[in-house]
Amino acid sequence: MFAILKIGGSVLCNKNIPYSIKWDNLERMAMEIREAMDYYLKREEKLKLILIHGGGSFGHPVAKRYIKNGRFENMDSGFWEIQKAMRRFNTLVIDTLHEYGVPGVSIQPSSFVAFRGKEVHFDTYVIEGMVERELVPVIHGDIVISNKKDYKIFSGDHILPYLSKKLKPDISLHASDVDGVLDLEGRVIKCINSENIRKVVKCLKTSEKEDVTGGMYLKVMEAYRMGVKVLIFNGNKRGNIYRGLIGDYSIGTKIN
Ligand code: IP8
Repeated sequence: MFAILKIGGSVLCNKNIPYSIKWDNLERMAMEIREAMDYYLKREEKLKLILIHGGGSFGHPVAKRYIKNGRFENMDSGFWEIQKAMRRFNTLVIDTLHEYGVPGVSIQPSSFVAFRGKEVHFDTYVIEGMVERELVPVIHGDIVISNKKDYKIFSGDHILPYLSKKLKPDISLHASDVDGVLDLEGRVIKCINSENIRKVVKCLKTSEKEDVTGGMYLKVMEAYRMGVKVLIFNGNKRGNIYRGLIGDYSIGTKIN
């Protein structure tokens, strides 16, 4: 089984308090990944996994300080400040994975990813090699350079569809802080496809919280436009990460 799992920053952090970790959720995530690996081992199979995490209360508050009227400024310090905040978060995630015997290894996009116009330059050779060696690359949303000496936030919500399209996992999982994509009555939409996408778009709003990236709208549209199969579910609920990793698609919204 080859899975790509994105854990939203709001599952792992308290977004109202800079640099705060929800330790119970982080530990539970690591434990459920371990349990899913053991589930496959018992069946003489392997779980190959790439983990992606968002900016949470690390990247977002720092990035916000450097964005004025939609543009980055003072990036001589902003670039490394955002990179440093994300490195701190990534280290805490990876250290916790190691405590549960999950072989996480750090991948920091700001060091090698760039936008050339709308195209993203993102070489995945090393990531693929790590997965083949049964390591778990842990990639995070980050600041990256873009053309005309500018910068962009490279969100976990961009990374998930990009890697899914390129590496073709069996499942792409999006552990967010809601039960899935909700309709206007607050019910979970079980499946999004070409037949209902127009209706669904009306239910989607961009994030109103502290994020500098686009909330549920970005999650759904990026996945849909790239033709990637994604399951969006609530990562705060005990057992969901495990269930998603062992292929239980009943826990949220599936985008086809
Ligand atoms: O939370 C944003 O990643 P996201 C990363 O996945 C930064 O959108 C640096 C704010």
